[in-house]
Amino acid sequence: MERTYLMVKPDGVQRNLAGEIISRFEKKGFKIVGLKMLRISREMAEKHYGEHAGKPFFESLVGFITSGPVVAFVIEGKDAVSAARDMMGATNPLKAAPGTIRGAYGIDIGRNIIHGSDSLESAAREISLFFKEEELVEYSREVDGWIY
Ligand code: RTP
Ligand code: MG
Repeated sequence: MERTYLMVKPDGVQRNLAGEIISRFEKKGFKIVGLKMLRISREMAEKHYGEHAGKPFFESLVGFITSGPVVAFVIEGKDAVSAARDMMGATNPLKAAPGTIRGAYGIDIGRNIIHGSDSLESAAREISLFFKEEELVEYSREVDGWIY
């Protein structure tokens, strides 16, 4: 089973979309194994988005992600990394398919509501950046046996 790191960005929190977004992953069948609200520091933001350092949008990206609280969560399940990216939709919400989270709720590429790890390696790195080991919970659900 894979785990991936997801985060309702400050625009999603401000627009009261956190519950709706978490709910989509619950309804899909993924197991939430970590969940918290936090305000990201500049240092954490620069680490998290380190791959984009030096790009023209980097400063506004860091400014935006530190502008207000985010809701960080970790889901677990089959193909969680790529399935979550599919559920999020394309980076530019205007290009994202209508049924996806970004396609349903966004217009602006700089305010695209949700972050999701783009690979297994990114997921491992981002989960450990935002969650301590003891903040991740292992448990079984009734449905675990037949959901797959
Ligand atoms: P994220 O990391 O936030 O989940 O988004 P992503 O993988 O879909 O896109 P990525 O390429 O990692 O870019 C990170 C965030 O930077 C902003 N961005 N702006 N051309 C632009 O103006 C531009 N390109 C990227 C987006 O907000 C994107 O989510
Ligand atoms: Mg990315």
